[in-house]
Amino acid sequence: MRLRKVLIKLMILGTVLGLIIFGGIGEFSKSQKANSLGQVKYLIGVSYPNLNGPWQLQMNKEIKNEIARHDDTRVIFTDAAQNDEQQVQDIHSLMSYGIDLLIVSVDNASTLTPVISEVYKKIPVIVLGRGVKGYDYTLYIGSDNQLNGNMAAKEAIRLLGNKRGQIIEVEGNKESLQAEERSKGFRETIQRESKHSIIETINGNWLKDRAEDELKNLLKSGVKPDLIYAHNDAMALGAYQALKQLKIEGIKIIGTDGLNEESGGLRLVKQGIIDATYITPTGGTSAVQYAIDILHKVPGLPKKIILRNHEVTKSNVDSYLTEGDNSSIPFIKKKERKIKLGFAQVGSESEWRLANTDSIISAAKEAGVELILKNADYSQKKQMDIIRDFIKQKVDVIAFSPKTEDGWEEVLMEAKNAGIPIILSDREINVEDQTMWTSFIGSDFVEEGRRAGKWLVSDSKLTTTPLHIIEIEGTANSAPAVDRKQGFNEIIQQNSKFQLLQSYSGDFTLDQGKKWMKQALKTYGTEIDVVYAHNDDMALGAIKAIEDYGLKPGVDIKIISIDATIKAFNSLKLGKMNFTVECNPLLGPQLMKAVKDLENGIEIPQKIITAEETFDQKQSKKEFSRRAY
Ligand code: GYE
Repeated sequence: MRLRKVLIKLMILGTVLGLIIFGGIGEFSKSQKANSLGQVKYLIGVSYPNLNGPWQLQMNKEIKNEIARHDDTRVIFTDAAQNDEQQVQDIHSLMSYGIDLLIVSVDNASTLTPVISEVYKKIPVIVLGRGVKGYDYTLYIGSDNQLNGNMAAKEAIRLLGNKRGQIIEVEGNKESLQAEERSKGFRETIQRESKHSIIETINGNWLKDRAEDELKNLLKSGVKPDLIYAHNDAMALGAYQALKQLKIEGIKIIGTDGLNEESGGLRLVKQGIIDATYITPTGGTSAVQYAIDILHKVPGLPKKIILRNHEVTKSNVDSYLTEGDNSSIPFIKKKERKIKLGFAQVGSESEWRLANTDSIISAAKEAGVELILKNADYSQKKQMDIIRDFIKQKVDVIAFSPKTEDGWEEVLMEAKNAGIPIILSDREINVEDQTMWTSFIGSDFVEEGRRAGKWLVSDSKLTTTPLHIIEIEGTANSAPAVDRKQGFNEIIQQNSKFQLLQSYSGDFTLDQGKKWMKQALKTYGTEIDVVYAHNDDMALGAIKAIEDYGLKPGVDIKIISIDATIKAFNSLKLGKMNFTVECNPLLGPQLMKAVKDLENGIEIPQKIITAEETFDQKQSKKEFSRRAY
């Protein structure tokens, strides 16, 4: 059946081939002839907004090289040549060829998001490098562009020193999220951390010539910058040429992309044409690898892969230019013995945590990783002692689930000096130097909070009277507590009928949830309409307190929670809980994959974000029997 479907696809393709003049399609037909058609099982469509920039060409090269390793898979490329409407049409055309999976990179998130959402209802979609709005895709692979802008701003501040500098920002395509996010990160940091000002912003549309012309016009009108920040290296080069032609000297230039090729960012830094760039991986290779996994229905694949950007200046450019030497990427030297992973678990505070610990133990066994797992009993001090002990024992990798976001600099510096890579498991930290840790594996907590808020908005659509909310937060200053609060607030603040009566800090335990709910009922009694708890255990504690008080949880007071553990499912079934947002604790397999990659010298992503769902009472019934934790 499958073979026949593919053959039909290929025949259709052959007949319409002439209609679309995209380079890649030609290639498809060539390779199609060279290979036996019988082998072709999967057809991947790749839609680019444009293939005119070096970074996009690099992405294309990676995709082609990687796809060539899979005999049973073919790819069709389309290039919309910077025309958004054309890209919408391209995606429709790809769908009509019967592609099995779409890889798409977009310039204009607003125009492309609806069509990509439509495609996602039918086949898997990988969004690559440039984002869409919302979460209607299978997997996103790209950089943290805001962090990229933020790093560029820090470098700008270093370069400008004490004087009050004047900065010109050269933006990429106005509508692209990538440009918007880089700009946001850059601006926020400049404003927060310096006295410099961004005097002008010009739109270079990612293109060297456009940036050069626009900047020339601006400079001719008498504007005098001290530094130019361009959203990519091509535009940074355009800026350099504009300055050169007008014989203006001494202006610092920062770009982004860091390609190692003629006129690529690395060479521009080496030649002193620009002062800094950020190696921004395209993700082309990983996109194909994940596409293959998705097509083979590999379970437990992540939702988002955030690739690490590397800062390159004169002082470290040589290490990146030397082939094969990527000294900033920590990796473990291959050893004869099994690789040793030290895991400092934060505690046993919740059902989630117990499932998480089990997942790590069983995944290590399966992967053949020697695991030393120690439990910090929910004490940050103890967690640090455990990490120090791991350093002393010279383990190969350290992973831990940081109790709170702050206070980790010293101990992580010790690990860094000992050359031991750090993986953050499920909670992030707040440190200036992002190279203190290698990778984060876990959830998008802000989004979890948003989802909780969105359910409340839709559930109370018809209510016009005020809704009084009690929030029971997780551990103060822990990443899940900070972010879940932020995401939820973001949504409920949009309507004044949602009134937060009080937030309590509940440490993620059932006892604390119960204690604070008892307190809340004592203070506010029947005024309370909704409880938003940052995890299931606290929600379950709150449910007990409400019952003790003589009210019906789930009916008199709505209960919204996060984690989606089996106990929460039970509560949903009994009608005592109303909604839970999934937070996946089964991080063991992803963690072991990262450890293995480090061992093999493969750079691991900066962040691996898990895929998650949400469950109301009705949806939980369907899922109940399949629940793994
Ligand atoms: O949601 C909560 C646990 O850090 C994601 O910590 C984890 C959170 C989880 O105690 O139940």
